[in-house]
Amino acid sequence: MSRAGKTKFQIDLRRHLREHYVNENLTHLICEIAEASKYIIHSISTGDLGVAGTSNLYGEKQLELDVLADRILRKRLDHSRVVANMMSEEMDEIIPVSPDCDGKYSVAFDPLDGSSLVDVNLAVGTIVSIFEGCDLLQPGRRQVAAVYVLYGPRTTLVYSVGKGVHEFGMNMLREYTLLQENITLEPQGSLYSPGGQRNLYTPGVEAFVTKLEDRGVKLRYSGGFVPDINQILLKGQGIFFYPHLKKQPQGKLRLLFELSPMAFLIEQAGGAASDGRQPILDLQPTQIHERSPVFIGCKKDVALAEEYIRKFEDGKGEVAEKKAKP
Ligand code: AFP
Repeated sequence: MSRAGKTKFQIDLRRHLREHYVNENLTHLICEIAEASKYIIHSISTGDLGVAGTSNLYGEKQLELDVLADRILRKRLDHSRVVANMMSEEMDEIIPVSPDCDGKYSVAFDPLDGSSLVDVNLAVGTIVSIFEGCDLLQPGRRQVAAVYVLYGPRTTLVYSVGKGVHEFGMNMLREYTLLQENITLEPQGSLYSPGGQRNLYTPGVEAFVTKLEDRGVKLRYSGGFVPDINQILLKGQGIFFYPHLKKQPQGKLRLLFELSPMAFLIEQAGGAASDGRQPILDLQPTQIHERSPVFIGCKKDVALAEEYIRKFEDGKGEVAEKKAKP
């Protein structure tokens, strides 16, 4: 399919997927996620910021927007005809959609990550992880696609199907058109995004952060995983981490809904994502709501974190063996 006469800003999402020979069902699925985002934007700009009076499996109070965004995405996926199973961070269990797996996909999503930031008008996002077939409890390396939508000053969508990472912007007609293709990260960065309380950092992580600061690396942290990762991707450098903490050996972020999809995208951009000892994408989830520590971004910075953890924590048991906890 020729691009003659088309500027990249006229290459819409569906055309880009077709140009990358993405199969019809996966193309349809990713476009349905893009469609759902248009309704989520509307709910963010007009919706009730109140508390829904319910809480999710983690015991976190659900905001009206969490529930609304979840409902919008679930409905879209339910009617897409290409989904076998789906799982939302806001729900307690896997939702079966279709009994047959052939040609279908299973989807794990965080419908509105960082939703508590909406009422202070900070950027939030939707994160989606896509596997072929019916099984969601697979290592992230088996994903066939990952997508996020960032609801910021501009609404952008980033996806990969394993053939590079590509960014789209929403135009006035609410269509996603190509902004840039094949985004890549430098080997080492000059910004860091440190999650978790510093006084709870273990010796290896503390030494790692001190090393970064000695190098003059700048702190950039919004409290939203999607904007913080997006910043690293679009600046082409940096590292985000939400580490194992003294009282929280699994850290905070969820493996299935947040870490696997973002690790897929960052590795596709030439970066790395680790739990401090091994690649996030090689972790075998033992249950849906599993959390994991994460160091994600420029390859050399992630390797440095792993080195300090090995050096300062090996054998001291402070990086507790991963026990699956919700
Ligand atoms: P919420 O979705 O509960 O707002 O949490 C957002 C998040 O999971 C992720 O988006 C951030 O990186 C991380 O939590 C921020 O955690 P802290 O508030 O502890 O910094």
